[in-house]
Amino acid sequence: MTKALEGIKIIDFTHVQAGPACTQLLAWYGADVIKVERPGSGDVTRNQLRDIPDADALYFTMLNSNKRSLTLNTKTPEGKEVLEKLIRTSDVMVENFGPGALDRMGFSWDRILELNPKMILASVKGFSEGHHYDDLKVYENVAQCAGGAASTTGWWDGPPTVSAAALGDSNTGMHLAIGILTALRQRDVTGKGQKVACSMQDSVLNLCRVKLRDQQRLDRLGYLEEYPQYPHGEFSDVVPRGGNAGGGGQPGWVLKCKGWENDDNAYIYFTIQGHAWAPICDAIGKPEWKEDPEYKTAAARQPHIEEIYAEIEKWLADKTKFEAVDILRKFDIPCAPVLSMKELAADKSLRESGTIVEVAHKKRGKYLTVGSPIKFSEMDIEVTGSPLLGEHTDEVLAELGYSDDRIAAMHEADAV
Ligand code: CAO
Repeated sequence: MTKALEGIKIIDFTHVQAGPACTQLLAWYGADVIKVERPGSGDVTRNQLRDIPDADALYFTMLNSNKRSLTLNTKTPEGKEVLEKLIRTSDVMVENFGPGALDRMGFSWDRILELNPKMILASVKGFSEGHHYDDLKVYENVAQCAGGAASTTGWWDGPPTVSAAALGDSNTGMHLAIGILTALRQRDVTGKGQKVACSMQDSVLNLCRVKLRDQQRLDRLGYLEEYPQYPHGEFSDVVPRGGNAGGGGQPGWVLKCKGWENDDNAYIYFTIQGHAWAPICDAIGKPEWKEDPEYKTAAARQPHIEEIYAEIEKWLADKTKFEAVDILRKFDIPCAPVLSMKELAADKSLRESGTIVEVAHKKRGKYLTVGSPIKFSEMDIEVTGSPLLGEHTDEVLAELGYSDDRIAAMHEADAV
C-alpha cells in the first residue's frame, strides 16, 4: 500500500517539540523526513530527561519516529553547501529556531526561493511576525500563558494554571502540518512555493476560542451561566477560571468514585446533557427529579448544581469509575473514567487501534509511543523507531551526489 505523502522530501530543521511533532506526523504518512542536526549534540531532547544512560531520551524518540538523521554543521562552508543542495532537491523545509536564526545562518526566505522557487518554508515561532513580542524565544508554558489558556485554566481562588497537554508545542506543530499540506495543494495548482508560519500564541488561542466567546458574553451580560461562579458567586470583567466546569452548553464536573480516598484518579467526568435529564434521574435513582419544576429545566437546575453533583457522588460511592461508566453508558450519558497514564499505556483498545504502539530502538530496545491519532481506510501507518544521531548522514550525502572521499573529508572537517 502506498503512503499518501510518498515522494515528498522534507528538510526537518526542527528541535524540541513543536517542529518535530509536525514533521513526525508527515513522516508517518509517507514523507521522506530528513532531520538535520548539529554534529556531536543533535536535537537537545536527545539528552533531556534521560532514563537510560547513553541512549536517546524518550523525549526525543517519541517525537522523531519514521525520520532519517543527517548531521550537518550549517555554519561551515561545507555544511552550507550540503544544505543548499538539500534545498534544491526538497519540497518542504520545516524549522522552529529562535527568531532570526535562519537569516543569521544565511538562509533567508529570499535566498531559499532563489535556490528553489517551489520550496515551502514552514516555521514555528512563539509570536507571529510583526507582533510586538516577535523577538521572544518561547517554550510550551510561555505560549499557554500568552495564548489565553493559563488565565482560563485552574481554580478561581488559585493562580493561572498551565495544562499538561502540549497546547503550545505539539498543537502548533499540528497547525503547521495543516499549513504545509495546504501549501502543497496550492503548489500543485500554481507551481509556486510559499512561506507558512504558525505562532504558538495563535495556535493556543485558536484552541481557546470558546474563552474569547465567553469574554464577549461576559462583556454583554455580566455573568456566564455555565461557570461555577453562577449564580451564587461574583464575576469580574474578565473570563474567570472555571475549575472542571463544562465549557459548552452542558454543565459537567469531575466526580468522586469508590476508592477516591486512596486513588488520585478514581473519578469520572459526568456531563448533564440537557435532553438526557430523565435518563440521568433514572440512572442515579432520583426519578422524582424528572418532573420537579426545581430540577426539570437546565435554568432551574443551575442554582442546585452543586447539590446535584453531590447526589450523583452519593450514587457513585460504591462504584468504581469503570463500573459507573458501564452503568451510565446504558443511559446514553456522556461520561468517561479519568484515566491515568499507566491505565492508558495498558489499554487494550488503544493498542489494537495503533494509538499506543511499541516500537524498537537500536539502543533503547522497545519503548511505547503515541501513534497516529488520525486513522485512514486506505493507508496503514507503521511507526518505526527514531534514528540515532547522524545514522543516515552518509546515505543522504551519497543521495545528493557526494563521493565517498568527499564524505570522508566532510567528517574529517567536522562539517557533518
Ligand atoms: N548547525 C549549526 N548551527 C545550528 C544548527 C546546525 N545544524 N542547528 C541550529 N543551529 C544554531 C542556530 O543557527 C542558532 O544560532 P544563532 O543563535 O547563533 O543564530 C542556534 O543554533 C540556536 O538557535 P535557537 O535560538 O533556536 O536555540 P535556543 O536553544 O536558544 O532556543 C527555543 C530554543 C525553542 C526557545 C527557540 O528555538 C525558539 O524560540 N523557537 C521558536 C519557538 C518554538 O518552536 N518553541 C518551542 C520549542 S518546543 O518546546
